[in-house]
Amino acid sequence: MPGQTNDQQDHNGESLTEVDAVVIGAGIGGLRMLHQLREQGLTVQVFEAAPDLGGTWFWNRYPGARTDSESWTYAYSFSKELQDEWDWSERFPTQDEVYRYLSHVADRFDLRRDIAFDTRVESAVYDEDSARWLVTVAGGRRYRCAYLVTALGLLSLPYKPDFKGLEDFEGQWHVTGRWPQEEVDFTGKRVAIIGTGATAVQAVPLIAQTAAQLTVFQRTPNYVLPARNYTLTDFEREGIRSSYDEIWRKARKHPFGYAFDRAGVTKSDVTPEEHQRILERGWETGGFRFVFETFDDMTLDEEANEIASEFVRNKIRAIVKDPETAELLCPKDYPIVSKRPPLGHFYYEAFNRDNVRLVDISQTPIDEITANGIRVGEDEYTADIIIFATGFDAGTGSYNYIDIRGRGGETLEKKWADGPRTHLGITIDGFPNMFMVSGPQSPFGNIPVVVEGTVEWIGNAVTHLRENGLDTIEPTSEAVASWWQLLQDYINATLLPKGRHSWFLGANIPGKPRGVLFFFGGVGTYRKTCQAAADSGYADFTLDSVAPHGQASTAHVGRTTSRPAPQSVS
Ligand code: NA7
Repeated sequence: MPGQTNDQQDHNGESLTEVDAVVIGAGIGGLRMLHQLREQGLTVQVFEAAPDLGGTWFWNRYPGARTDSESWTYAYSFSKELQDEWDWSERFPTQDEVYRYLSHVADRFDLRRDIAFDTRVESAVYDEDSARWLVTVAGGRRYRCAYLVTALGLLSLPYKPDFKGLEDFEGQWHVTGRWPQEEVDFTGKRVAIIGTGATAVQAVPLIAQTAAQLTVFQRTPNYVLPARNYTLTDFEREGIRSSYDEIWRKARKHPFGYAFDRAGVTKSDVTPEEHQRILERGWETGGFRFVFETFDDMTLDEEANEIASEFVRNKIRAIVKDPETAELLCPKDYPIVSKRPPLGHFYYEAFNRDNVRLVDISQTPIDEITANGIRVGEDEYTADIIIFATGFDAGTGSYNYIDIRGRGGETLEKKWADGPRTHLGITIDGFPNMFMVSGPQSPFGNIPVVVEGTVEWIGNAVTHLRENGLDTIEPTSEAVASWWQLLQDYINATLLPKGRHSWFLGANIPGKPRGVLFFFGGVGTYRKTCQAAADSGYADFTLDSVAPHGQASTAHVGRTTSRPAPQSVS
C-alpha cells in the first residue's frame, strides 16, 4: 500500500521490507529525490555507504576543497523558505559549508529518518512477474520496491593509478576523493602531490603554506582560471535573495546551469584589441564567467578558442616568475575548455614560493613509489606524505560496484560493456522503473540545477504511472539509440573531443571504453527535451501494467519524439 513501509517474510522465511522506492546515495541528488518522492506520498528508503550524508561533500574534505559554482546557484531551488533562511558566506563555498548546508536541508525536511548510513547496496535485481526491484544491502537485509533510483554521483569513485611499490612507502598517503575525517598535518613535512586537475589546483596553494616542501607531479598542464573568490556581505546576500526568481530562470536556461548572462559577442564582432579587453574583463571577473560571459564561440570556433588559450598562457607567463616553470605550466596541445578547466585560488602564484617545485612527467612517467618517495627515471623525490589527486572514474564508475540486473537477469555491467546506453541519462532499456539522478549521459554542468530537473522529471513519471494505473516505464531501444546518436552530434559540434585524457570521454581511465559520458547539448536544451518526452505522453517509452495473473500487458508502446535543436554555448 502506498505510503507505508511493510516488513514481511518471503517464502524462505527471510525478512523482506517493502517500500515504494529505494534511492541509492545521500548526496545532493539522493537527498532531493527522497524529499520529492516523500512529498508525493511514497515510502522511500535511502542507502548511503558513507557514515553521513553529503556524497561528494562528505568524501572530498581535502585542503582547499570548495565548489567551482557560485554559492547562490549551488543550492536547491524547490523551497523559498530554505532559500530565505540560508546565508552563504562566500562566492565559492568550502566543502565544510556545502556539507553544513546539506545537513541543514536534511534536518529541516526531516530526511535522515529514511536514510540508512554505513549501508552499501550490493545488488538490485528486477523481478519481471511482480514488476518489483529486489535490493540487497551489505549484511544481507533485503528490500522490495517498485522504483529504484540511483543517485551515485558523477564524480564519486576516485581513481588511483596502480603505481608499483606503494606498499613499500614508509610515509602516509591519501587519496583526495577519500580524504580522512581527521586532520592531516603538513607542518614541516615533505609532501608530493600527483595530478594537476581541479582537485590538486585547489589543494596546492593551501598545502604549500605549511609544508616544508611541496612537489607537484604534472602530466598534463591545465588552463586554470582565477576564481576571484570573495566573502559575501549582508547587502550582497539581500540582493541575491531578492533575485532568486531571476537567478533560477537564467540557470535553467544556461548551457551549463549557471546564472550567467549570454555574452552576445563572437570573435568576428570585435577588433583584436577589443577581443583582448573583453578577455581581460572576464579574467578579472573570475570563475567560469571567463568562458561564458566573454565570447559565445570560445568552445565552438578554433580561432576564438586559440585566442583565449593564448591569453591564459600569457597570464601564466606573467604570474610565474621562473620562465621554465611557467612554460611547463602552459597547456599547448589542446584547446581551453576541451577539458574541464579548474578554478584557482592563487594556484600559479604558489609556484613562486621557494618550497614548491613542479616535476614534469609528461615525457618520463612515474616509475614507482619507493620507501622514501617517488621515482621518475633516474630521479627520486623524497616525501613524507603522498597525495593522489588523480581524478575519478567519471559517470559510470560507481555503477560497476553494484550488481544491477534488469529484465531476463541481464547485468548492467554487460549492457554497458561498450559504454553507457540510456535514454535522457535517466532511464535504461531492459531496466524498467530504474531511474538515474546525475547518471551517465545526463548533462555535465552546475549539478544542483541538473539534479533538480531530473528529480522533478522522475517524480512526474512516477505520478503518471500511478495516476494511470500503470506499473512500469522503460525506454524503447530506439529511443536509447537515438539518445546515443544525439550525444555524438552535440559533442562533435564543439571542441570538447580534443581534450587530452578528458574524463568527459572516459579517456582518463586506462582500459575504460571511450565514449561521450555526458550530454553537452546544454542544460536548457536538456530540460526542454525531457519536458517534451513527458508532454508527448512518454512516447519514447513502453508503459506497462502487470495483469493479475502476473503477465505484463503492454499498455502503450512508444515512438521517438522530435527534439529541440542543440543549444550553442552562450
Ligand atoms: P582530474 O581533473 O581528472 O585530474 C586528475 C589529475 O591526475 C590529472 O592531472 C591527471 O593527469 C593526473 N593523473 C591521472 N593519472 C595519472 C598518472 N598515472 N600519472 C600521473 N598523473 C596522473 O581530477 P580532479 O579530481 O582534479 O577533478 C575532477 C573533477 O572533480 C573536477 O573537474 C570537478 O568537476 C570535480 P592527465 O591530465 O590525465 O594527464
